[in-house]
Amino acid sequence: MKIGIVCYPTFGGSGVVATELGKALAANGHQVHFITYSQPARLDFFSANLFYHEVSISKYPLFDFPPYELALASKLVDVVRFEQLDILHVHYAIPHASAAFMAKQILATYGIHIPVVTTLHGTDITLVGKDPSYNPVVTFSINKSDGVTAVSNNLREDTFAHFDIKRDIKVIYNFIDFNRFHRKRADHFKKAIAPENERILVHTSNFRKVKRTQDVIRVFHKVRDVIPCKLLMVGDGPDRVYSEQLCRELDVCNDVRFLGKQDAIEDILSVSDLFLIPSESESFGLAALEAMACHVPVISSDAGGLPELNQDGFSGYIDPIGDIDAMAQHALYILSNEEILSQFKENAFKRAQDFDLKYVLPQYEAYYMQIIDEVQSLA
Ligand code: GMT
Repeated sequence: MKIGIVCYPTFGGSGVVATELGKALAANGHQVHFITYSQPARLDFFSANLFYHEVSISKYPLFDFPPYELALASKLVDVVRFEQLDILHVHYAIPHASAAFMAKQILATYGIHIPVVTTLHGTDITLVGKDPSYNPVVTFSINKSDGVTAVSNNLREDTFAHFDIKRDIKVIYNFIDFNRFHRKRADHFKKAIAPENERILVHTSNFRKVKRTQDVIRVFHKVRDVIPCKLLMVGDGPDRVYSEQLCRELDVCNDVRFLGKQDAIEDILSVSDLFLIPSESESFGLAALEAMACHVPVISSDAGGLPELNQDGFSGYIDPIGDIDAMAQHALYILSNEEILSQFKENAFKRAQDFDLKYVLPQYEAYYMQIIDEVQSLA
């Protein structure tokens, strides 16, 4: 197939899923065309089957807000026509699904009926999409997509609950590529972070409000009162400053390292003993899956799709959003005993295997074929 992929080219979960999916499709013999405003962060190598088309946005002085959606729609028309794409797959509804709808209408005037699949990732529904300023457009463009997927059952249900959706939504979970994410030996790094062999807790996110990064610090503070440990905070965003401030107030700065944005996240996970994800909203929790693939058990909140990934008492524990005491107690249970920790690490890895790319890639391929057939039969 010739597949066009539209996504945010940043480090965010939706961009990561889109880019990893595109790379896997290309490795499986499909021709994949990324159409974005800059090179996706993880698209950092050459492959004969991978193409990148940059959407350039006119900076005419009249525009306080350059119309990216129009530039994207025009680029989609151009790429679909001249590369003769079979299908467009847009990740994150806003504004990709409505730009794809516009491109589809324009292409129809050339006699081209391009199938469009939209993948809902989370905040496009749970946060931004629900906002009245976007809701009608999100509803319309979901209903007008030829195929729609969501990354968890919870996100699917949430979409039906908050939008007037007249079509089915298929759940295709986030996935993990074990070629990249596996536990590596990283003794030097471990020694540098935890010279006295302290336990290492880790959190990775974009430090937005929904991630509740201060809960991570509070849980760590309670755990550190009982056992020697270190905390790695990976990523950056608006709430980082508040988390740093809380570290000072709780006097834990010497044991907390803010590492900022990191590419080689698997190296950091490889030295870690426990992953904390206390989010107040999380459609799936790709960051937790990456940790589990590296044998790191997870203490998560019960938000969104997290319980579809983390298995309570097996790959880690699930506690109510904001329940710092429960999270700390469960963390201590896992970390205090070597045998229990080893068992949870093994279980986390086992659970991650259910989301292996090799199971999820064929689901996307089959879905594309189904949607292409449906659109062709209507044309
Ligand atoms: O986590 C974020 O805030 C980034 C966000 C995104 O859209 O880039 O991630 C969302 O999509 C990921 C991939 O499908 C999911 O694993 C994350 O759970 C989801 N984040 C939220 O729902 C908050």
